[in-house]
Amino acid sequence: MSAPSSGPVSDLPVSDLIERGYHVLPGGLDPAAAGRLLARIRELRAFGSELFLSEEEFDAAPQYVGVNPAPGRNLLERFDEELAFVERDAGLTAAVGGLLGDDYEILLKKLICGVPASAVPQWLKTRIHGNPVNNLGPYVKPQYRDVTYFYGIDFHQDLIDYKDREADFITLYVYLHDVGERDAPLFLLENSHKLGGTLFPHDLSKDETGWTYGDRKGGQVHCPQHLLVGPAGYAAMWHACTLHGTQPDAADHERLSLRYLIARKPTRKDTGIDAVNATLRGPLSLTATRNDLDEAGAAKVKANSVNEA
Ligand SMILES: O=C(O)CCC(=O)C(=O)O
Repeated sequence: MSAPSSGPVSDLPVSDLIERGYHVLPGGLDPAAAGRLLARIRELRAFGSELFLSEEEFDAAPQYVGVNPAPGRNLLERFDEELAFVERDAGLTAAVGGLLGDDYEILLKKLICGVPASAVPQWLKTRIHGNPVNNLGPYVKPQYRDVTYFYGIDFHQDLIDYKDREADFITLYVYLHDVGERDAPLFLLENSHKLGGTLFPHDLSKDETGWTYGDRKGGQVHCPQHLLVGPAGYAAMWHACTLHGTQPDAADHERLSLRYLIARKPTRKDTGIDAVNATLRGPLSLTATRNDLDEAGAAKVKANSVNEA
């Protein structure tokens, strides 16, 4: 993926990331191409209760790490051609190039499924109730771990997975079908990137106008809540310190999205993201990003802000 030199150039992604922490691609991506990819995915996978291990199977050998897509185990690896509607879209590549430089690199791309309540077994719902991060990978049969499955995740920064790494990357999310309020849309907290990296779970309290977010060092920012809802091909990108999350999928069908992490080259320090980072009032990297897990990787904290949103 590299930016075609003919793409439209715009400063809007950079100013949006500075001001709000996210940018929605005007006009989105080709909805028909999103639909074609979705149809191919549905030929390969059903997203019902057959995804899951039984409680006995899970308890026989609980595994909390290595349960997400990885090279060689990633459903999207077979769809290079179908992903051209994202990776070669002139508007998108210009926006990403404006933020990260034309020689940006894709760190990761994967399919995310927001699993509908109807597909999650009752034993599992009971176990994970109130957990901040309900990535269902540990409970999914090994052959299906080429997709990431969520049943909601509390407000977090994507820096959470990158201890000691500078916030030199963005997340790009693409909806493969229409996503409304009941389809587990992403909730984004505007301005939250301004405090830089902070430890998960985050210090958040809700009022009528949004959220008050603190860095536990005296810094505070007010964050209006923005829901990412839109048609097939809807595409949004955000800073690695922008808080976002999802509630459990209340619809009776899954939500399927593409998630890309895209970085600037380590040798470059002159890109849009560097201009954004220069405006932040907190650290650009963290030596510890979360304290909600025990040593095996299981949840040891029961707390969830996004479910109050
Ligand atoms: O798609 C979801 O439900 C949540 C995904 C998310 O927040 C993430 O991957 O960082």
